[in-house]
Amino acid sequence: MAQPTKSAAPFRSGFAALIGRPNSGKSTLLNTVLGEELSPVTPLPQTTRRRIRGVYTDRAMQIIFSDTPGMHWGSHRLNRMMLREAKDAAGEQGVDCLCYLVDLSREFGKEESLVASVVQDADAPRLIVFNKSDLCKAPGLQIRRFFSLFPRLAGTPSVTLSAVNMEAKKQFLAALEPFIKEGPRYFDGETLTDANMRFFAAEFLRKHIILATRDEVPHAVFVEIEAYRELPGYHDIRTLIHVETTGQKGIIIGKKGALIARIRAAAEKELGRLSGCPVKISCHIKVTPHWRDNMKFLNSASFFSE
Ligand SMILES: Nc1nc2c(ncn2[C@@H]2O[C@H](COP(=O)(O)OP(=O)(O)OP(=O)(O)O)[C@@H](O)[C@H]2O)c(=O)[nH]1
Ligand SMILES: [Mg+2]
Repeated sequence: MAQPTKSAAPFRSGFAALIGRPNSGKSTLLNTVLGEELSPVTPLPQTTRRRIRGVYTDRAMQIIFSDTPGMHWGSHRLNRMMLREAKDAAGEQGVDCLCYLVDLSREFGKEESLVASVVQDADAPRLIVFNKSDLCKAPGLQIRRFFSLFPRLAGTPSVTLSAVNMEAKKQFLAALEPFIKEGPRYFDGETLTDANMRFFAAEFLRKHIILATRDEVPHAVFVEIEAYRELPGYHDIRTLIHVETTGQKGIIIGKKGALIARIRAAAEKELGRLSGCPVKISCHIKVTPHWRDNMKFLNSASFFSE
């Protein structure tokens, strides 16, 4: 229900979807706006695999953000599902602002053309967010290059920022303001997300696996939550970590179990902060060959919402 504010101006609300190439800074920007690491961030592309909603509320407005997987082509069914997830978010009815994050620090290649074409064809109002300006020597030049490559996007409103900088919150919200019209308060002011702790447990444990390993290992990991129990004094989480080969299993376990112990401790700390309660995680690692191409596995793991 819409709550009238004390000032004469009516409350405003809206939905914004964040899309872009992998690693363009979508999750970082969402976290900066919310002041909380809600969506896991790592230096590795393809960190976000599932859509996550983050809710920003102040006295005058509420914006419900959807952070999406980075758009890319990949050889696995998983990659195609991730691409579809991001395209669905871009084409969803009711999006008040489609925020297209462009990484100014990298060359615009084929991947950028893929995202640009989705944005060009989208019905929703659009905002281009030129990100990582701190890593770009000549942002103005790079932006001109972007518009010369994608002339159909010329004239689209844009903002240039650096998502790792706190100033980005003010800049981004100011750029979003014209898109957010009078509307209800969909969530109370305390709500940051509609995702549950099972989701966070899986995503943050995977984040710490990504940070602790490299090469193909992070992409081959799927974290399944077998049980999440809220016990007196602590949360007990039983997880099954799927990998594709015995080699990957050995890497994650590490010498005498040292690496998995470190991963578990880091995830417990982070989930404790998010849940406001101590967390204990147990991990079992299972080799599930080719899970990224196994539709039965992907569907049974309720990977995506549909
Ligand atoms: N220097 C700098 N680094 C940034 C900026 N924005 C994001 N990063 C870094 O870029 C990397 C990727 O950021 P993410 O937020 O995970 O990117 P993403 O678009 O969500 O990536 P996917 O989930 O893989 O699609 C991380 O190491 C961030 O710290 C920025 O403005 N400046
Ligand atoms: Mg992300």
